[in-house]
Amino acid sequence: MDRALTKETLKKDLAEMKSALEKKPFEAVLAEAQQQSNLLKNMTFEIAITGRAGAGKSSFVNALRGMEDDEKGAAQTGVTETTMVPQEYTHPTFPNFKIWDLPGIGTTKFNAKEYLKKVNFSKYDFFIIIASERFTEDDANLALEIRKNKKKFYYVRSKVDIDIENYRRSKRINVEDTHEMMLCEKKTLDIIQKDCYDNLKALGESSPRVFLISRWDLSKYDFPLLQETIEQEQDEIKRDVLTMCLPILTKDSIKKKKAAMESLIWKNAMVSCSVGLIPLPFLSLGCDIAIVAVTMRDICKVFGLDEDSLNMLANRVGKPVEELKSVIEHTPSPGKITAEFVMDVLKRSVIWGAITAVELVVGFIPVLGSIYGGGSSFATTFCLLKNFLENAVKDAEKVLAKAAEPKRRK
Ligand SMILES: Nc1nc2c(ncn2[C@@H]2O[C@H](COP(=O)(O)OP(=O)(O)O)[C@@H](O)[C@H]2O)c(=O)[nH]1
Ligand SMILES: [Mg+2]
Repeated sequence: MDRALTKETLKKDLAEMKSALEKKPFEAVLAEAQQQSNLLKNMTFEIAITGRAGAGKSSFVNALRGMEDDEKGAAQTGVTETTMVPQEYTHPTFPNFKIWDLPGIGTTKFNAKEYLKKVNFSKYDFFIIIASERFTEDDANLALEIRKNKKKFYYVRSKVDIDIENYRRSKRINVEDTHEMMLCEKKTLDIIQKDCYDNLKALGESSPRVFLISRWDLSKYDFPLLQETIEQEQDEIKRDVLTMCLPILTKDSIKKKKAAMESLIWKNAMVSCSVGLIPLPFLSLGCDIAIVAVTMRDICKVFGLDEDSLNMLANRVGKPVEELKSVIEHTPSPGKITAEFVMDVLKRSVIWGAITAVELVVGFIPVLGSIYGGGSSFATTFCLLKNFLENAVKDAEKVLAKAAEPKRRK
């Protein structure tokens, strides 16, 4: 195990588990862990995107899926939807994560109540109402109706890059002048924010909250805040799913994904060591290899280290995928994570550090000692997954840095 196992790091890693076990009996924690294990397969997430034709709905759908508009399977942009039914788009790597491109309410003959019924509103986790200029009465009525139905919605004002550019031109600001450009950007955003606020107030919203975004640069403007706000307003489990599925835009998204995966790891390690134990020949150690493999594959996908995600990122930044792959040091592609692979890593980790790990883990959470063959199964599995995660995080950071190196297409 190439990660230094110290009492301090393990204590930190297992704090959430320890606290869960202090609050509830072991069986209850295990039952919850079982329920949440394989989260990405068992949990669904459905987001509805609505707004007038041309507002930027389909572009936003693609952005959330980490896709370019011209990619195979991307939502078509720049075309007016003629169909009146919601279009379903699944996340390229997480099929249970769905984004629905809804017909704009203004383009239907329905009022807000009828519209919500037509689009089958109860299945969505939340709504995003997009406008590229001002919000309309239809938008505000829709929001009111969504609120009445106890669902959440977020107003998003798209295309702020165009506004900034227009303002810059009108003031004849030189793009090279970074200070002036910064002021120009801030001024434009303030104007839009105020305009949206007044606009929605006039339509009856008491304290409107609007997020300003550009599809062309999601790491800028209010997109990170939008993501943060949406996550905060989900229950804990859904929040983790959202964090796992959304694209990596900044180092901060990697950090958040890491925290979500840490929470999943102890649960999966617990489940893996408690069901249908198959003793492994090389130690009195048992764990469910399949669960361990699934968790590892999920880690790869969550950090965008699988083939599909890397190809999409390469396309997005206009670089050969090989260039991005060249910085990945530790993480194998999910296809390579077989039972044999897991067994092999397990064997190696047993030699390297399991004994220390068992002592540390059991010392910290004594109840584990009495349950899993003296804690060895849990300790080994947990440390193995945690080590895999740490490495995936390092690789993801390197890929992000590589992708951000100059030679951007846009
Ligand atoms: N500059 C800029 N253009 C955008 C943005 N979002 C969408 N667009 C463009 O606006 C047009 C309409 O977008 P689309 O997503 O098809 O809108 P929809 O009709 O609401 O689905 C397309 O040409 C997009 O490329 C944005 O944030 N900035
Ligand atoms: Mg569209």
